[in-house]
Amino acid sequence: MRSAKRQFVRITYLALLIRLNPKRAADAKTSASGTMGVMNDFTQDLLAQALAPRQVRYTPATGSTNDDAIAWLAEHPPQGSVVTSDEQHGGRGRLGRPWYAPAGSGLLLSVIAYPPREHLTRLTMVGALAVLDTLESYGIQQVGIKWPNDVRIDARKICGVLPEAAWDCERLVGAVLGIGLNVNIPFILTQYAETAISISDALGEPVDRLDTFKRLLARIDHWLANVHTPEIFETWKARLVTLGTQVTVQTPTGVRSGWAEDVTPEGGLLLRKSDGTLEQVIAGEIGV
Ligand code: BT5
Repeated sequence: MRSAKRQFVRITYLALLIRLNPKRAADAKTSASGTMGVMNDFTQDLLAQALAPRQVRYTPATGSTNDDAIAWLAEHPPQGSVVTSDEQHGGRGRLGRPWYAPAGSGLLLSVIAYPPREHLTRLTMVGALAVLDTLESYGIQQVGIKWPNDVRIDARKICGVLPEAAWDCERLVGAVLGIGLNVNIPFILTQYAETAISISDALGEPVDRLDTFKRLLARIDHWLANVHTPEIFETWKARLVTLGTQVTVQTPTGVRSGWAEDVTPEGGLLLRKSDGTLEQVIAGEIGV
């Protein structure tokens, strides 16, 4: 969770670091909008109508929907309002890592949320569980959550969740729940061919993006309404594939290794180290 004081969060982020060569990038784009089919050409009017009464802001391309949503927080839009775009030039993951999504082939969204301050970190759970529910509504199986924020089918990542908060001094202005969901992305020619998956891969056919969008937003609404309950934590914990395994975690303060023994109600990972002590890791990346 990022924060900034006195001003809304704005993260400077340089070019996408996707190691595709230009020809492959062009091929992938053609494939995304051609063979696989852009199942819905989104427009502001289409989305406003389809998602009413929810407030929605759509642009064909943007830097990052999270940046746009954070800027929108200044106007205090209702919880559940959503920013979406077909393409991001600066779509990012945690620690400034890139998020790959050829135009019109995935869902890129940032939902406005006002969770209680003490449950801010549970936005990760909201995002992961909403995606998991959405996938299971299509009958997809073998869906699990790799701590803290990856939803996976088998060992392949299908979405990324990036919650960010905006602060005015000590006051929490609001938060945005950024989600990138692979709907119809052909990964075959990309560096993610072995590690990523789309809903269309899991189902064997292209998927209607608007339908996926509606299902996902409904589940986000549900979990946001339940963010204060024990249920969200218990459900998230039950779906973690990380617990009960030996892990190495890259944290902002160094590498930690241990047995992933438990998680805390606010999402921290409890590692049993070789000396028998228990250590809590709040943020980090588990190596494969
Ligand atoms: C995440 O970060 O997984 C959070 C990604 C959030 C993206 C959404 S899109 C809408 C909103 N606006 C934004 O600007 N961001 C949010 P992280 O755990 O750091 O994972 C990033 C890593 O996932 C990258 O370094 C790649 O290795 C991998 N990756 C990138 N694109 C991928 C994709 N489409 N599918 C699977 N893996 C991907």
